[in-house]
Amino acid sequence: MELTLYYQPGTRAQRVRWALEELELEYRLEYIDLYSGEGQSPAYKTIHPLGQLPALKINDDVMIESGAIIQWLAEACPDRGLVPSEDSPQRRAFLQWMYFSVTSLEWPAWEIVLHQKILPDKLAVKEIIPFAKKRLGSVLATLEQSLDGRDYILDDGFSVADIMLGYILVWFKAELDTYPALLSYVERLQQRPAYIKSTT
Ligand SMILES: N[C@@H](CCC(=O)N[C@@H](CS)C(=O)NCC(=O)O)C(=O)O
Repeated sequence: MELTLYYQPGTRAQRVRWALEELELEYRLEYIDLYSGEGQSPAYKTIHPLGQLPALKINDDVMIESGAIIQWLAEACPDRGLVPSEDSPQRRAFLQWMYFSVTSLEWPAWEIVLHQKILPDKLAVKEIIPFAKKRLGSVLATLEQSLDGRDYILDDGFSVADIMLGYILVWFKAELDTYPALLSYVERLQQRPAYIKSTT
């Protein structure tokens, strides 16, 4: 299987690189510079119709959506144990946290980052920030409770659901003082060699 990851450090493509490293798969990186507008180039839009990262080329086929990609990769390598099998009692929890990461967690997290740090003042809607922060607080409290007394979000240990959650939680590490289980979770994730490689 030939794998090419369209990539820029710090973007959601990091989730895919992290999973590829955890799974010890061989892959090639194709760097796309979103800041210079390369994502919206006609050439790249033949790869990803929205011009976003990540995209993963698998032989001659292309897959988009970081969550779907890393779940598919983990399922393609069942021996690595990064996804519970369909008949595992952990499967429901796995799906719950995969979807939670891209909806309940990522939505308020992204609104805060987008309107506080990324958009120019004339486009940012600052009024949304307090609401998003309040919602993020409830989400973090939920995760804090779920991670209390455990190393990873599933009973079976590290899975790609931790990659989905961890990628976002790192953005807020400096604000996790009042969430001790979450803070040590983020630190544990950041010590994994595959995570470290994915930040380069
Ligand atoms: N739901 C998508 C989101 C992809 C996404 O928003 N990627 C960002 C980089 S982190 C991007 O490419 N932004 C540029 C743009 O939207 O034009 C995923 O998880 O793959």
